[in-house]
Amino acid sequence: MTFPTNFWWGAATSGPQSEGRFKKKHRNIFDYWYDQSPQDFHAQVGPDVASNFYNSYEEDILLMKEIGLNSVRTSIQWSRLIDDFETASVNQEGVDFYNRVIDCFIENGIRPVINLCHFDLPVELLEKYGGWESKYVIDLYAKYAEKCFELFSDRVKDWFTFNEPMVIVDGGYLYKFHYPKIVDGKKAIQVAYNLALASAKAIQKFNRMKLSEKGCRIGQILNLTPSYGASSSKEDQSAVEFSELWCNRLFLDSAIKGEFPEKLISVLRKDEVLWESTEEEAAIIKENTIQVLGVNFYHPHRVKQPEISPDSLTVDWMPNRYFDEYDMPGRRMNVDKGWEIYPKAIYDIAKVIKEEYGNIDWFVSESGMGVSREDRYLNADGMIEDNYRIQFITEHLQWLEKAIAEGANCFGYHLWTPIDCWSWMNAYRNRYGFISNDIHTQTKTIKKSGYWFKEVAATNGKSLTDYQK
Ligand code: BGP
Repeated sequence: MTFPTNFWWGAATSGPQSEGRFKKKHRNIFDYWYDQSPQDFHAQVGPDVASNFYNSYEEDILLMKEIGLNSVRTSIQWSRLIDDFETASVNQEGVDFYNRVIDCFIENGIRPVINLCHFDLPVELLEKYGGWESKYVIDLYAKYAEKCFELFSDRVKDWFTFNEPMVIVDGGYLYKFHYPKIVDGKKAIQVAYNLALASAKAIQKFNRMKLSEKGCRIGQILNLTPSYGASSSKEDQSAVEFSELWCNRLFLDSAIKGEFPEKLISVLRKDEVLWESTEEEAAIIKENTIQVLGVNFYHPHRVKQPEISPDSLTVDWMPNRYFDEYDMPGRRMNVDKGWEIYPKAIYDIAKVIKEEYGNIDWFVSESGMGVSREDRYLNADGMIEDNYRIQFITEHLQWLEKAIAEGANCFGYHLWTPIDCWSWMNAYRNRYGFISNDIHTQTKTIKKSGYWFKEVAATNGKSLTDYQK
């Protein structure tokens, strides 16, 4: 297998999931939620320590270097960097920390890729202004983004405005798996729009600072879940169409084309739930599109026609009035996380990006397999033999390589995650890393997949062919 030169062989984490809450003045929504209801989190483990990256970033980055990663994504926590949200004045300890982390990555030959928001809204902005429902919060976010560019763009060249904005919508405003755990379709739609606008306003700041001339680029990271219908019937295919519009194209179109899909707008208008927007905002979204796309791909979305026709519904608006989940018989599952494994979808995503989104430069910004009780796979030397992860990555890279050979502009593959990290409600139940973490002692040990990936990176993917033999 051949991959382009300078391919990113790396991994991704986030500030709130790795750093721990050490020396943070403000709380993000997860810090707050855990303080209120620790019982909501697996084994009552919260984000207080996470994987201790705040204290052990030097050792952790050395381990990442040891497994051959040439690029790593993490995120800046708004609630750590900023002292006063209205003025975006900084917390100096936060600035010092991120400076040290960025420098340490670079000194170790690892390209730091920085995301500005990984679900971790400062809780004060939710309490005072209603969080992402508020357009004022969008402007505060843009100020924070500008501050990050000022502080770090001399060394950070790859910027992302949001990780998985759709998860903020789904988790916080529809299906109650993230704070503020509201169920309200109309609010969810406004939040989706506001996040698209917030991303464009951050990019506007980036553009005004002319950072492209300094070799920087900016994008968004989207979780794409290609939709496949239970059958080719008209009804199932119309479920596919809406699932695509809502789950994938809402953010793809706004980020890349600078406008929302017409068909989606007409459905939301017919249902009387369309967002509130202005012409001035439309111009900002149109003029400040992304230059690079991150694709988080974990699982496909299998759908079928909804049991009840959308027209007969009187309940509040939910997107799944237009599709039902389809539990396809015989599908291959990662039972621990409950997600289907379907590597070919990465090829299908590449095709859509190439044919319908101008073949924009993109990379796989997250891919991975969360497995519980990985100590089941410890060998006599104390190393986790995660052959399933090696198999999983290999299959995804095979499809990716085929897509690249056919012209996809994909420039990298990042596993979720370098070192086992804290995960929202699941805490440390499912492990994703190349490197394990004993959360009681914070002892970090490279897994078999870490050594294996080192070889993949060193040979720019050629060793994958041997592995298959
Ligand atoms: C993505 C998030 C990550 C990470 C990952 C694994 O949606 O961007 O933050 O959490 O999923 O999922 P989980 O942690 O729920 O197992």
